[in-house]
Amino acid sequence: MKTYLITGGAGFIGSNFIHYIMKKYDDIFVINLDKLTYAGNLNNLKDIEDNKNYVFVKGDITDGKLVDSIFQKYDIDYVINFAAESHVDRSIENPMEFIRTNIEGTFVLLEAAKKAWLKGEKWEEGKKFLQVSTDEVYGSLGETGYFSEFTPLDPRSPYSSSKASADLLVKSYFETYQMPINITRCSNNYGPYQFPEKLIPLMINNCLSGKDLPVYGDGRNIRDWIYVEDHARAIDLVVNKGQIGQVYNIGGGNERTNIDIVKTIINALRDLLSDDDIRKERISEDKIKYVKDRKGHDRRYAIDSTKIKNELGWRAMTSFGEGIEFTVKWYLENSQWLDEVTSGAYEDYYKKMYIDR
Ligand code: NAD
Ligand code: TDX
Repeated sequence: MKTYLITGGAGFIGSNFIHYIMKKYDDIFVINLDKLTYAGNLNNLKDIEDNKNYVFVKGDITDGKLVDSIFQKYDIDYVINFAAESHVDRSIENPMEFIRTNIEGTFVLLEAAKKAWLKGEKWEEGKKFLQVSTDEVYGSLGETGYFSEFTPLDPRSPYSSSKASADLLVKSYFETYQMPINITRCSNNYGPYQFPEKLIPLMINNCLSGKDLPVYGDGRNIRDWIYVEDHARAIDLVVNKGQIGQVYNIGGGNERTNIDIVKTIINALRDLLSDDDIRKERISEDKIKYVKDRKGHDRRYAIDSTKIKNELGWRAMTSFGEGIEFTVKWYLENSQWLDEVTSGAYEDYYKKMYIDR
């Protein structure tokens, strides 16, 4: 029976990961520690809230007392740190929370795990701290090349710099104290429960509500898209089988320009909506508007996933066609979820970022 402390489990990837492991294992116990920021949503976990192997704790990962008390109450085996401020545009506007949560929060978790797991000179058996990181720590690529685990860190936004800082802290706990850690660096995720500030759900929501489709710069920036469940499967493999101290890159092998993504969403929605649905005729490429570019906009990300493929037998199993169809359907079938997260504060965010921009 493994006990997991999952931080940020009410967010997009964290909630998908909790669904994945709760379905896969019935001999685990999960503690989900989440501050419930704008990005955290307990509706993402409605179906498991009464599960006896799951408990939710509302709290901040920078709160050392609270984190220590969780380690005292439960015999934690795995810490999987998803909690973060995760949106690049917000980090450009207001970096402070990124420094606090992403750097200080990771430090607090490392210290608490060290206090609980290090007995004299020896680490307790079977423990692991997994830091969920991102390909953005490697910076930006030109037209060719891939990020490998040996690519030097070269983060370029406050978000990616805060994630790189956290990665270095985690690495230092391995090098200095031999703490059992892994770091995973994944490419752009998409799928159910993603907050509509990120490209794919924002475009789906804007199509459905008849808004313009704001494409930054020339729309030719490239991201490598991975379906969120493929990421969850990779994290599960790394936490259970990854070599201690190692970094694993995780990529979808699916590079697309942003403009291609937007057009794919338009087509997927038009295919799925019936002809008598009044939203359908509003969804067209005429709605695409090229807007002012993101500051310091990274041009291209591409991941070399050879290491995780060879060492752990992982590969992305969901084709982009399948993944995007499933995702678009999910947003159509969960319009209440979308309505709830796009009311109130979201409207102010949208106005500030897109209307007053
Ligand atoms: P998200 O923004 O959807 O969710 C973040 C979660 O963390 C939310 O539930 C939020 O309430 C919680 N949180 C924020 N600050 C907290 C704090 N101080 N204490 C406790 N909880 C806090 O993010 P996501 O897209 O699910 O990303 C999860 C992790 O994966 C992040 O660490 C991110 O850097 C990393 N990552 C994301 C992607 C991607 O494409 N989304 C790709 C690679 C890596
Ligand atoms: O309205 C938009 N228009 C647009 O052209 C938005 C929101 C984005 N974009 C562009 C910017 C990027 O080139 O689309 C691309 C993807 O943007 P985001 O969805 O904001 O993702 P990105 O900046 O690539 O970062 C994501 O992937 C790595 C996640 O948000 C990070 O948490 C993760 O670490």
